Amino acid sequence: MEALALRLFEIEAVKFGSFQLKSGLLTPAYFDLRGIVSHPELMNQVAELLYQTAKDAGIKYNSVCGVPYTALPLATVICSSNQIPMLIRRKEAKDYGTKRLIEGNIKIGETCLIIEDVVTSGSSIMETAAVLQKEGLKVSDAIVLIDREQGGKSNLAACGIRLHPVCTLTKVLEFLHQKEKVDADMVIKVKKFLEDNYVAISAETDGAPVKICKELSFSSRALHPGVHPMAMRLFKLMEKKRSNLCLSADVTDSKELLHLATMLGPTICMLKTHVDILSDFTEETTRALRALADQHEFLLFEDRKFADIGNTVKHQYEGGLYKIASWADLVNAHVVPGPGVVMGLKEVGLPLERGCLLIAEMSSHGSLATGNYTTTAVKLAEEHSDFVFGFISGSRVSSKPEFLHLTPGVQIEGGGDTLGQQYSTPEEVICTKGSDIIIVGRGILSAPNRSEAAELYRKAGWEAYLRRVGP
Ligand code: 5BU
Repeated sequence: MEALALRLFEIEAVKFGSFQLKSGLLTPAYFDLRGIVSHPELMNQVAELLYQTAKDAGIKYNSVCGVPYTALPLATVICSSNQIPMLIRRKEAKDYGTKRLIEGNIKIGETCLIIEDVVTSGSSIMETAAVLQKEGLKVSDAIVLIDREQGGKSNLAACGIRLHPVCTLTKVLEFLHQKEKVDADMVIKVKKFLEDNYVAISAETDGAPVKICKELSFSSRALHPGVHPMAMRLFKLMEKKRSNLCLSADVTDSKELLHLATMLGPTICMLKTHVDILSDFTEETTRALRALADQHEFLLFEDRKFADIGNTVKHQYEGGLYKIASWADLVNAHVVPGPGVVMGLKEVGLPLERGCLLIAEMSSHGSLATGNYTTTAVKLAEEHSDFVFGFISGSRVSSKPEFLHLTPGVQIEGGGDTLGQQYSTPEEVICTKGSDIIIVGRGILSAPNRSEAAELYRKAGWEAYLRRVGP
């Protein structure tokens, strides 16, 4: 197995660093075994290890099925070399209902062994098992090359499937560390990631194991240890108002701003301002806005994007024309100046019990806030979690449940504007990318009926959240 770990590392089927998963989550360890089809000697080696693991465990089975797609060729090699009948699971959603879901000879009551390359939560194996079981086959065991140790084994056990890993992520990591391919910092980082990302799934009714809940609700995140008081308030008011909609009130007239706050206050969890675009700003505007926020229970977010040295942002936050700290519950900051910007803002905001979001990603085309920049923003947030309680980002950049993710660049139709803005739909933002709050400006402001549009976005955002957390 050790030689195999080295070989997988060489062909970059195993990588350590910072990688974004489909869900938007950043992971320090990444496995992609799709490419092993280009290395026949490796295919044979992996297939032999999988077969041997099943033999050593004394499993009795009549056929083998690989979880599509990476494990399909592996199952083929196992079956061909050992004269075992194979079953193929079709994955194409369009074929459901019209075509067979399983190709091959199905004999009801026989046992099928599942083969997989990498297991995280176990959900892919569960899906394949459910399809096989529906066809009348028994599934009691699954063999996997690498178990990422994120809950897959116990989740599958809860569905009556024993998981037999050839190797674990920790073993691969430790071995590559011994061989000086991975440094000590990375070992700590990966272990921490595994601790923080244990995915809980449970078995369901009517025979088919399905995913129930791998997401914490806003109410449970409100109670999470270490949650910032502002985040706690926001989690609670979102549940109470059934809204994860932040209105980006980008208007230039104070009267219009206050009218929006009055009319849409009950629908939103937060109102975002650019106070410096008001052509008629007076302190009366922010005083009235504060009163409306308290009355309708939404938070006020000044999208000031501070980006200077600590001493300067302190003055910009506290003083000047706008006295932002005196009325805005939260502000945001770029991390380009380094920790000083947060330290400066914190000196003003902390005594006033305010909060801050860090800009980890931007919605605009060609944004430089990616990769290491994003990772550094997350680290900075963790170091200043007494003041910073979340991120502006397009996806979930931190797996810590106490942090909130807010995403701008949202419209139901998707698309973009002529100046580089890129839009995602509420469903993409909340369900696929794992963010928490949609920030909507022109999607509401340019609509013929702003109240109706706001309600449409509230519903879209909230229903996407409900789908994400499950029943
Ligand atoms: P829109 O009308 O929904 O495109 O407005 C988006 C708002 O969010 C607008 O006020 C921007 O300044 C703000 N924004 C953004 O669009 N993208 C970002 O990455 C950040 C803020 Br940070």
